[in-house]
Amino acid sequence: MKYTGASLLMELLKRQGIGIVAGIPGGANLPVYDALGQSDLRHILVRHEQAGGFLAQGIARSTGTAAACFATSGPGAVNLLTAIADAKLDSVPIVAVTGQVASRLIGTDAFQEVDTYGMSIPVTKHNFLVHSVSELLEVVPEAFRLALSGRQGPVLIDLPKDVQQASTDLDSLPAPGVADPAPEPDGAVLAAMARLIASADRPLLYVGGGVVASGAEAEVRVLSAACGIPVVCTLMGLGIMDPDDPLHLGMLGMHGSRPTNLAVDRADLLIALGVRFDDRATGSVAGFAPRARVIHMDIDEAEIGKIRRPDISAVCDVKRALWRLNRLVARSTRETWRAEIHALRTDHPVATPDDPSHPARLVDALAVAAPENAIVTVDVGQHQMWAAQSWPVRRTRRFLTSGGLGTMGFALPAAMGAALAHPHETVLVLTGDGSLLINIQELATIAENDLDIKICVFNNGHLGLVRQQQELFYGGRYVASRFDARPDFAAIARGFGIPGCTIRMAHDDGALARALAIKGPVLLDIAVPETENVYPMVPPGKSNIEAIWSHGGNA
Ligand SMILES: Cc1ncc(C[n+]2csc(CCOP(=O)(O)OP(=O)(O)O)c2C)c(N)n1
Repeated sequence: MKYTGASLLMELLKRQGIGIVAGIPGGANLPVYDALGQSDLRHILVRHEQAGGFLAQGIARSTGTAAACFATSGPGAVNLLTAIADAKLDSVPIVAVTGQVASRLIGTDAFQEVDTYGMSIPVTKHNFLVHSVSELLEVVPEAFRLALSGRQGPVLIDLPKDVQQASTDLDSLPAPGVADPAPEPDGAVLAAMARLIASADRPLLYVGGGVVASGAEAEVRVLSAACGIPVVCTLMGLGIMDPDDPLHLGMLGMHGSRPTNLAVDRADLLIALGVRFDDRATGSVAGFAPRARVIHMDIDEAEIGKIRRPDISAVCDVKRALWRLNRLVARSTRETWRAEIHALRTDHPVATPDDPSHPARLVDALAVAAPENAIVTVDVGQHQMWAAQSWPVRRTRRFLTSGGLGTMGFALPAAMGAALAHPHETVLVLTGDGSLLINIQELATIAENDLDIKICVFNNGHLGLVRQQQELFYGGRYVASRFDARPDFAAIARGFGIPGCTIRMAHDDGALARALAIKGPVLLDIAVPETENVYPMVPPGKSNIEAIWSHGGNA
């Protein structure tokens, strides 16, 4: 059968299970778009390439499968890099295909030529510059294999225009790329871990995105219940434990609650699963879990001992390892440790501000008004942390956030991917008036595709998290954190063809429920207090137990 490079790419993507591709066409990838038009892949024309990358992430994060996006050469490829870097830090499997100038022009400063290959090396898991059509037969399955194997991540394929246009005759096509099997954990190591757990008085599970990637949520819950082990999670690990489980202590670290961070401080054994001891989770490393021995399981060998040297470790698939470990551990209720945790919780109750206009209460009100199990995407800033602290995340892959890179502008396009992958579910965007503006052009994509996305803007007229840091750590010198121009977001939404409402009384959840009941996309511009802070907050360089717990200090 006859193929061009471009039509072969479409066929190979289809065989990888790709049904939707997001992107923007341009001179250097027009052959790809020509072939796309003749394929049955669905294309979503985003309005900025970064949004195409985040849309792909929204699919990948909400489904656990790899997703794809396209960009043209030069500015298109460069616009995509932020979303690729974001996928790298949160280990999200996406495959980006960029157009490149024709092979004979590479290195001549041709129109819209940049060294996409070189620029993407540090932010991808792997990247390819394709030299011939026949190479595509290897490169595409290999790109998906790499994106999905071990620690997942983004892979980039740079495709010169002449390769897209060249033709070839093929009798057969290669098998799709699939994830390599993960290394099997060593039985003796698992037995040693079980012994260490049995001997611990104050063990604590510390779980993160790697547990979600391996689908080990049930195994974590079983281990926690069987051995009476409380669980703390990272931002990427929200949803692993049911928020109502008494053994669930919630998010640790910079904005973790006091009992949570105190439990880590007292633990004598930390069972770290699919986590990387990120600085937002640990605070000062020297002060992190200072009394604890450490078990560390991760699929990425490079993470073992990178920040904290473990006493026992395994490079393995967490699900498989826990499944086996759960057959070795001694059951225990750990009454004393649980009583101690209970006392921590009663001595240091999480300060829930009663003020109904407090943004955390708005998160509660939205959670009540939204259908249970709605998919939520959150942007970056104070609203993100209030959401992480208060949204009842009952399942993983339902709370999508840019954890590692912390990229403002993530939420809106990621929600588009989640909505496309889950057309029968409600998708909510929780964003700030700063973050929304970064990818606001995607309202056009949402309107064009009638995506059922409810956009809730926590409007405080500020880059709130920056303002907060200037208040707490820069002597109240507020530089470039207040918006003097206040756009009318509801009117802007209407300008894009999306219903928009301005809600001044956030605590009137009747208004929220009515607005969320509007069919199709809607934008709610909700006023929140302008100078509210997220607490607790660990000051830079301090350990987690030195957090500022509430307004006015450490009372
Ligand atoms: C692309 C990008 N630029 C800058 C920052 C630094 N930053 C982190 S939070 C924040 C403020 C976010 O403001 P907003 O979206 O209004 O949310 P709020 O904190 O007010 O809830 C900024 C500027 C970032 N995270 N991402």
